[in-house]
Amino acid sequence: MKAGFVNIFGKPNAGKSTLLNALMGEKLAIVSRKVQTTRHRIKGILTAKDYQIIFSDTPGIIEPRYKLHEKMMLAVKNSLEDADLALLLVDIYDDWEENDRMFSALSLKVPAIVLINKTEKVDEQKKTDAVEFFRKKHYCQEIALISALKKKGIDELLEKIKHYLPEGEPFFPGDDLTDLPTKFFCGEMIREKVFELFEDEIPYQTAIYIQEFKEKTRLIKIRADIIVQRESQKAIILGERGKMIKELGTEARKDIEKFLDHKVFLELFVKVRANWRENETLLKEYGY
Ligand SMILES: Nc1nc2c(ncn2[C@@H]2O[C@H](COP(=O)(O)OP(=O)(O)OP(=O)(O)O)[C@@H](O)[C@H]2O)c(=O)[nH]1
Ligand SMILES: [Mg+2]
Repeated sequence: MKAGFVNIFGKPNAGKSTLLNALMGEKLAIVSRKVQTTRHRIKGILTAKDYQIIFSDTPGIIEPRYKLHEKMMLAVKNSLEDADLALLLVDIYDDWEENDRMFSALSLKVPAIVLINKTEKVDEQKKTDAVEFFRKKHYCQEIALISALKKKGIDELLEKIKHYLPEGEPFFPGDDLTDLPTKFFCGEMIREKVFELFEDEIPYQTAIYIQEFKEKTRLIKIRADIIVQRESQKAIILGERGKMIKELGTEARKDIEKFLDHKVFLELFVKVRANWRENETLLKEYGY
C-alpha cells in the first residue's frame, strides 16, 4: 500500500482547482475565469485498492496586500510543509520566466512534476519550447503537458504520481473525499456564483458565512450571509427588485442540490461589514 500528500502550486488562474477536480473525477473546488478564486487549502482524497493520494489545491501565489491574502499564503506555506510531491502548474500562455522565479522561490524540499497546462489548442513548437524551458530547472524532476479542462494527460499523470508515493497505510477512511465539512462546500458554491455574476472588486470583497445548516426530513435548510464591504456593493448584489440575488440563489441552490444529492432550501442575506478582509475576528468567523 502507498499513501501520500501531493500538493498543487501555481500562480492565480493557472488551473489548479480545475486540475484537482480532474484528478478526483469530482467537482470539489470552485473554478472561475478570474484570478484569486481559491482562498483555502482544499484536500481531495483519492483512494484506490493499492494507494491513497491526498491532493491539495491551494490559493494562487501572490504578494499579500490584505490580511485575507496573508491567510491565503499561509495555506500555501502549510501545504509546502507536508507534501511528498509537488505539482507545479503553469499556464502555457503565461510568462514562463515569472513562473520559474516563483517556483525557485518556493525552495521545495520535495520532488516536483512541472505541469504545463491549457495545451489543448497550442501548436507543437510552443509545447516543445515550454518543455525545453522548464526541463532543466533544478526543481523539475519530471515534466508533462496537460489540459486540466479537457482532462488530457490526467491518467498518465496519476501513473507518474504513484511512483513518488511513500509506502504506508491510508490516512483517511476509503470513502472520505475530503477533510472539510459539507457546510464549507456549500459556502464555496455560493461564492462561485458571486465570481460568475459580478465584476470588478465585488468577488474580492465578498465572503460567505453559513448561518444555519439543518437537515430536515424532506429537505436541507441552509441560511447564508453574503458579506460585502460597502452599502453600494450590497445594492449591486441585491439588484433591481432583488433580481440578482434571486438568480444567484437559484444557481447556487442547483449546484448544492447536485452536490448533496438532496433537496435544498437556500435563504440568502446580504450584510455589510466594512473592511472584513483586515479584521482578524471576522476573518476567523468566516473561516479564514
Ligand atoms: N483552455 C483551458 N482553460 C483552462 C484549463 N484549465 C483551467 N482552465 C481555465 O482557467 C481558469 C482558471 O481556472 P482555475 O482552476 O480556477 O484556476 P486556479 O489556478 O485554481 O486559480 P486560483 O484559485 O485563482 O489560484 C478557468 O476559467 C478554467 O476554466 C485548460 O486546460 N485549458
Ligand atoms: Mg483555484
